[in-house]
Amino acid sequence: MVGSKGQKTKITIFMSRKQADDRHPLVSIIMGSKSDWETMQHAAQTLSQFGVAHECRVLSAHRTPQATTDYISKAEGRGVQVIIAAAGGAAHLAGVAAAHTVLPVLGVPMQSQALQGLDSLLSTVQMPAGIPVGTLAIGKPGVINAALLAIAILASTRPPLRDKLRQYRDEQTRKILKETLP
Ligand code: RP5
Repeated sequence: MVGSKGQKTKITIFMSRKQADDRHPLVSIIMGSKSDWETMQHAAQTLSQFGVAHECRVLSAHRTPQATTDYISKAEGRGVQVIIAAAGGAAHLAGVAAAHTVLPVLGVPMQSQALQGLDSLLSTVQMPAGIPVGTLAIGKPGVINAALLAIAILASTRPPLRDKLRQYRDEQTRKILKETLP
């Protein structure tokens, strides 16, 4: 930038973490097929509920291998801090993602038609030692928990987010304690 007297001035902009967080997605949600979205939308909804910026993409380990590699390799540089990867069947998307980043990768096995998600679960969870994938439950419960776990990871350095997580738990406690049986 040129200053009022014509000299060149270097401007450094300091952003608070909140301002920085508002600018870019902190969580990336990827899934092997658009057919996974009906289930995966619950991750996006949960993150929105907590005000966590996120982005969602369809990327396949076997149908778009190069695009998947490129996207994951650049995620950390773009400010993404957690990746949620969902796939069904021979579900290697989370493992492939973990191979290309040191960001935490949370894998969600999608319910498959042939084996109801048992194939997806075993494909996602059985990573050999060295490249971890934190694997959640099959289907919607795992999807929601993946989002909550991503939030918990982010909350370790964001006290307001931690407060929201506590409120979320408190609401569940209140709900259960109010239950009555016939
Ligand atoms: C996986 O195959 C996807 O993650 C999806 O769960 C499953 C079926 O994909 P489509 O045949 O519906 O595209 O790669």
